[in-house]
Amino acid sequence: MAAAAEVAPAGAGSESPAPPVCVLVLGMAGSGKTTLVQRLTAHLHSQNSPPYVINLDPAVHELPFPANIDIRDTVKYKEVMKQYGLGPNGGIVTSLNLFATRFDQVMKFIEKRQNTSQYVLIDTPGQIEVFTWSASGTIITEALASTFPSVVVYVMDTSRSTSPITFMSNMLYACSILYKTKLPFILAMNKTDIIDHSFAVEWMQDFEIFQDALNQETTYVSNLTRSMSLVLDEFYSSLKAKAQIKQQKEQLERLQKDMGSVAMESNLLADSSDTSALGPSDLIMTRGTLDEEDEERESDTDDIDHQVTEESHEEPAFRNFMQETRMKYQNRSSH
Ligand SMILES: Nc1nc2c(ncn2[C@@H]2O[C@H](COP(=O)(O)OP(=O)(O)OP(=O)(O)O)[C@@H](O)[C@H]2O)c(=O)[nH]1
Ligand SMILES: [Mg+2]
Repeated sequence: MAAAAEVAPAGAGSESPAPPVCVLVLGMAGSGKTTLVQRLTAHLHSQNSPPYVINLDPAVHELPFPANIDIRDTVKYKEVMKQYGLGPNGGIVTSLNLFATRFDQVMKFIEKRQNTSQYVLIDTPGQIEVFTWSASGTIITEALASTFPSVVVYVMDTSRSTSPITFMSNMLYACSILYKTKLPFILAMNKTDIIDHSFAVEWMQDFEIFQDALNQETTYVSNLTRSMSLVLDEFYSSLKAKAQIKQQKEQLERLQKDMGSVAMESNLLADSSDTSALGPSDLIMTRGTLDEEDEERESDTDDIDHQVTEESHEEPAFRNFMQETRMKYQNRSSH
């Protein structure tokens, strides 16, 4: 399992709750996005900070977590394929496009829940390109990022990235998503129970070590990869620079105390009249009423909660990153 979060209970230590952080989970097919969302959900429940969970994968068979909003309730992916005469990828793109046309309703549901959920977790389709390169992916990402502090968690299947060339293509994808979304970016090295991720960290930190690994490759692609690795060096250093921001945490926290409570007020008020006027949607369905939902969530996550307790020693890096994102967002919106 990759990095996991440690969070404070919702609204702890603050009178006016901070806006929820939207965590957009992206990654190659089978990299472990859904499993990570499940574990984060379970962990947050165990911390008494239930997240708001959104599934944007219309083709998933079974979700291992209770989603508050599920694209499958709105768009029937197989029907879309039949009706438009599309294959699986075209079906996913069109389903997402149909869903994106009404994403304003999803935003209203998130806004309604912003006092109770510290995090909004968003699982995305396995065919990553249909989300990252389609209009709907952009609409959804921009809608979220313009209203809430948002981060991308890029899940990398470490066990499938042991070849320098595969690792490189995965990183190129990550890099292009960072440049496209321009959002704070976490690279989650997943499946570290299968293989230790230190080789990948070394490759990112030391150009020479990566070159040595590449020298073992004799394919013609290794020349291209060598050139590309120069480009990616800059991407890695920008990720490292983000890690260094942690050192400014104390100063930022002081700043948050001064400005944090004021920052979101305008945002919270902006649509409050809209939200209260919102009737039941015939398009976007949440699962049950809020009360039912809370009960359901508790029982649904009973099993997975047990798995998380063994990880209670996890380092708080993820939490710090989220706090920084929220603070930067608050500072930005207060100007
Ligand atoms: N060993 C190991 N297996 C994992 C881990 N995370 C996920 N898996 C397995 O990897 C497979 C794919 O996991 P998913 O969570 O469905 O991956 P995904 O990225 O959501 O897949 P798509 O939505 O199809 O792209 C499943 O068999 C999981 O059990 C992990 O941390 N360790
Ligand atoms: Mg999935």
